[in-house]
Amino acid sequence: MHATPPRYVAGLPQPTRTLVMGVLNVTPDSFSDGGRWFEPELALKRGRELAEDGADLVDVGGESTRPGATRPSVQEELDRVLPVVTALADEGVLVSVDTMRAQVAREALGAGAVLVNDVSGGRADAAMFDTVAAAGAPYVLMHWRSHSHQMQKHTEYDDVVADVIAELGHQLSQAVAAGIAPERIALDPGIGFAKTADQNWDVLAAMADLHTLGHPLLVAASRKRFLGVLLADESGELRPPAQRDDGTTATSALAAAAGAWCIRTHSVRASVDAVKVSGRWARGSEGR
Ligand code: PMM
Repeated sequence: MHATPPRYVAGLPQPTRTLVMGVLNVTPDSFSDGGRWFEPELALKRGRELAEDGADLVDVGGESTRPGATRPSVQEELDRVLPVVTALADEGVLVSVDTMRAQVAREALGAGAVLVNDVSGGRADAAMFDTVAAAGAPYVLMHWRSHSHQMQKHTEYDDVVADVIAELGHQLSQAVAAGIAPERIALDPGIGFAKTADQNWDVLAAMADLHTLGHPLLVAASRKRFLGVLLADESGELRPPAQRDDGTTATSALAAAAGAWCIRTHSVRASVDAVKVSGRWARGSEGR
């Protein structure tokens, strides 16, 4: 176990606390905010809001990864993402591109994105690692087993924590073999991806084990279904996504306390406060 978890990804600002990535889904169908920011003008306005709320990075995605989602064409994804990436980057916002496609990653980097956030960890597109390596870009490599329409059929593990670590480790070695600099790679256990609600909690409780991989960790729990399950009402009705923000804020504080490099959230302002509190708590009175 690392005494001090790695919290620096080369090519990105050196953080003094856990970073906060704001979610900007330019999609008609994401599970919690689908359709809200689908028009480029609305997406741009939302991106500015996230930055004003204190997001260190704005994560622009054009493909919904909600369970059961169907994929847009490459051209549709490019048309959704590029105008927003270009405009935000031009305004000085640090933009990451949330994509599983090498071509979208390449064009978004060309348009000013500073980070590729690949929920497939290089498994959806054989050209992704080479593309990221050639661009010299920072890269988030997430644990992933299959596309969204069937990911909940892939929740069998011998031991979810050990298996996630082994599968992340395998993709990590492939990424490095393809030429991505190790210091540019952050890892993500993929909360909600091919995992039951309980398995997500197992993974979150094992941040120290995940740190044995030796890379900064990104945690993206925001509004996800496992929070809806935890916070269900007495009749068992899940808490709806839009009412999961307080639970999300708790995950941000706890992830920061467990050494996360970055958390990804829809509710930026609250999570920035949460990671600040968490960081200050850890430092104590600072010797006074
Ligand atoms: N989850 C979603 C989208 N992008 N990126 C990373 N790195 N990790 C995640 O867990 C992740 C992601 C799906 O959630 P959304 O529909 O709220 O964006």
